[in-house]
Amino acid sequence: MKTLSNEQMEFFRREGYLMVPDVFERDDLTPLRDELTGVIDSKARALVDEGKLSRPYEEEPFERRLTRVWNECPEIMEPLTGKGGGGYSGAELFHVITHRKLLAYIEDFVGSEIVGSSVYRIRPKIPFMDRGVVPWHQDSGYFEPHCDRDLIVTVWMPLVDATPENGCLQVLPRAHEGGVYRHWTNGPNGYLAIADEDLPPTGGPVTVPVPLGGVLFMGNCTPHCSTPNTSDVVRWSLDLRYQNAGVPNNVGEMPEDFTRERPTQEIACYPPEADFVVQSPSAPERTVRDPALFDQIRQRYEHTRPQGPQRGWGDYGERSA
Ligand SMILES: O=C(O)CCC(=O)C(=O)O
Repeated sequence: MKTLSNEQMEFFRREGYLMVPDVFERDDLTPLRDELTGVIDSKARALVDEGKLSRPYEEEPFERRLTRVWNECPEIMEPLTGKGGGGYSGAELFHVITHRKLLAYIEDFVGSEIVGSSVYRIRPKIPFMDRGVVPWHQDSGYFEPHCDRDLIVTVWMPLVDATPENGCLQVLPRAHEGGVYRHWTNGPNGYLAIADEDLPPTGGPVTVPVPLGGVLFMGNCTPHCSTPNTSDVVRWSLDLRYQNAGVPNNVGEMPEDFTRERPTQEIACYPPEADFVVQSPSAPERTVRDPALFDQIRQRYEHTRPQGPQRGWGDYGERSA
C-alpha cells in the first residue's frame, strides 16, 4: 500500500522536493527532544564542574537552553555534532530514523530494501550563528560521483516549528534534473557551495517552513540552502538520508578494510561514515533493530575514517566572479 499519493510523488519528481506537514504526530518526537535535553544537561553540568560554565541553565526550555549555554561555552555542541560533524547516535535518534511512519514514505521513494545512509546530522541552529547559514549546494556535491544518478532521499525534519524567522531551508525547484552543478570548497561559513552565477535560471528559490512533525523530502540533486536564524529560539533539526540497498554502500564493512582499489560500484556513496540496513524484506536478519548496535556501527567510524570523495572542486576564494 502506498503512503504517498500520486500527486505527491508527481510533485516530488517534477519539483525535486516535497513537504509533508504530518509524517509524525508532534508527540512522536518528544522522546528525542527529551533525550537531547538529557545530553545537554549532562554536558552542561560537566562544564560547570570544570569551571567553564557559570551554571547549567536547567530552567530554560529545549528551544532556548542551548543558546544560553553556547554563548558562554561553545563546547556544549560536541556531544551533539561530534568534533568533525556526525557523532551523535543515541537510542531515540535511532528510533526516529527507523520509525515505521517515516519508513512508509521512504519505501515509496526508494523501494522496500532500505539502507540508512551514513550521512545524517543533528543541527541545532542557534540564533544568529554564522555556521547555521549554509550556502546553496546539492547533497551529491559531497558524495562520490558514481552515485550522482542514484536516488538518495534527504529527510529534513525540524524538532521545533521551522519558520523563515528561525532559519528553515530554501530549495530551488525544477533544478534537480541538470546533474551536479559546479561546487566550490571553503565557501561561505566554510561549506561546499554553488556560486550564485552557477545556479540554473529556474523560477527562483522557494522558502519551505516545516512544522514539528513534518518532513521536507529532497533528492540528492536538489539545490538547497539554509537561511539565518533571526529569532530567539534554537532551530533544531535532523537531516537523514536513505537509499535503496542496490545503491553503493558500506553495510557490514569495517572502515580499515576500505580501499579505492576495487570496482567503483563497490565504493560507498560516502565512505567516511557507516551505512546500515534499516529495512530488508529479503534478508530481515540484516536489519539493525537494536539502538546499541546502531551506536556500535557508528562508533567504528569515529576513529578510522576512510578518505572522503575527491570531486576536484576548486576553492571558493580562487574562483573568478
Ligand atoms: O539544516 C540546515 O540548516 C542545513 C541542512 C542542509 O543543508 C543539508 O541537510 O544538506
